[in-house]
Amino acid sequence: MPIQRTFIMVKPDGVKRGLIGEIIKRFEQKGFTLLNAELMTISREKAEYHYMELQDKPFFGELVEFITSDSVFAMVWEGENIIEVSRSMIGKTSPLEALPGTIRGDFACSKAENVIHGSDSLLSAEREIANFFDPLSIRSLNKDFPFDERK
Ligand code: DAT
Ligand code: MG
Repeated sequence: MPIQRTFIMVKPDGVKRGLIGEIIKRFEQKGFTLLNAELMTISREKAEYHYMELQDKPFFGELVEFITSDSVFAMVWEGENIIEVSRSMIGKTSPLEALPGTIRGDFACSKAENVIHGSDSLLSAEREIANFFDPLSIRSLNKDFPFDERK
C-alpha cells in the first residue's frame, strides 16, 4: 500500500463557516498524518497556477476570484493511498453526485463553493504542495519520501 502526500485546502466558504476543525477531525480519525497547515490568503498568481488545468473553462475567472476572496486553510497530509482515499472522503464536485457521508455531501450544495480541495493525482499533489509550502517547512516523518512507487 503506497504512502502518499496530498494537498488539502479548506476553501474560503469552509473557513467562513467554521469547518476547519470538522475537516481536520475527519482526516485525523481516518488515520492520516498532518505534515503542515497554514491559514493564508493566496495571490492571484498562485491561484491561477493551482487551477492551471482549468484555465480554458468558462468558470475559471470566477473560480480564481472565489479562491482569492478570503482566507483558505492549506494543509499537507500523508497516508496510505491518501490521494484516492481523500478524494472519496471529499466527495464529487457536483452537489447532485456528492454522497451523504462525504465532506461535500454533508456540507456543500454549490458546485462552485464546495468547501474543500484535494489533489487528484501524485503529479498534481507535488505541484500543489510546492505552490503553497516551502519544502523545508513540511514535517518529515519518513526520510525516504518519496516512496517506492516512484522509483
Ligand atoms: P474538484 O474540486 O472536485 O477536483 P475540478 O478540479 O473539476 O473539481 O474543479 C475545480 C473547482 O472548480 C471545483 O472544486 C469547483 C469549480 N468548478 C468545477 N466545475 C465547475 C462548474 N461547472 N461551475 C462552476 N465551478 C466549477
Ligand atoms: Mg480538481
